[in-house]
Amino acid sequence: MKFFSVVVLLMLAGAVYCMPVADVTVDDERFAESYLKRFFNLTEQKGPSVRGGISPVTRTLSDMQRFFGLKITGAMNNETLAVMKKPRCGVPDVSMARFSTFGTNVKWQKNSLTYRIVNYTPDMSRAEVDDSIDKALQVWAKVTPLRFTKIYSGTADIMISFGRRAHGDSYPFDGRGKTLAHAFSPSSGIGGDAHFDEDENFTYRSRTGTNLFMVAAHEFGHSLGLSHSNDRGALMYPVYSYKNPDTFVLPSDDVSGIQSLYGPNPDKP
Ligand SMILES: [Ca+2]
Ligand SMILES: [Ca+2]
Ligand SMILES: [Zn+2]
Ligand SMILES: [Zn+2]
Repeated sequence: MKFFSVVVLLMLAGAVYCMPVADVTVDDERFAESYLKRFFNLTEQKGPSVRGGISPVTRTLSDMQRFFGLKITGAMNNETLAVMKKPRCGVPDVSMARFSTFGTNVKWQKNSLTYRIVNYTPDMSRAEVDDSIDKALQVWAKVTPLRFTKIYSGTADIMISFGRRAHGDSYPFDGRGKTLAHAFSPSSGIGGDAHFDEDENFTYRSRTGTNLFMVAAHEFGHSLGLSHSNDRGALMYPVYSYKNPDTFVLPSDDVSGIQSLYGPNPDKP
């Protein structure tokens, strides 16, 4: 059995990278491959798939390095691996058919949207969750004609919930760290909904743990139709970073993104 698993690992390593870099482990390579499948549309390799001498993994890894502004080598290295291991949003960075409900350029055909907080995280008080969610929606309302109304029963456009691991859709969460949340682009049903990984430690007015306001503001960008930005300073950058919720101002990249869908706030020209 031991022999068998060694053979399998060697085959995997050979199929994936053939890398001479000693400090990237086989586990890291496997993790990297699943990351590329998940976020950059790396498809399963069946049979000889090398086209023009460039393998799908090399090509997809180059896409990933380009997106994150890393040195484009098409090969795994520690700098690339470190970015892959950062806590981030679960929505893919390139659009792909199998994620048709995630991050396309669709928009709501109305400016009045409802939202409902279906359940609460035990990490924070209910009032803190309510305030974080409300502030996160207002980030987008401030610069658009969009208005959000909270409802307490029935189906809202934006259903907000906390769940761990498999939580009722096809995109299970992954325990503490890595994926923090995901949200679906505008449509009926699951469209617009935002899910938060309960295995994170969500916090309020704090840079420790995972700040719920920051994650929610990002996810609601997806709920409204935005996909990821490769602008490091943008709220829609896929990797989590903390900014003080009380002084947060929506970066210009996100303002132009959302206004290209809905136009500016008519009350604040
Ligand atoms: Ca919905
Ligand atoms: Ca997680
Ligand atoms: Zn995202
Ligand atoms: Zn989900």
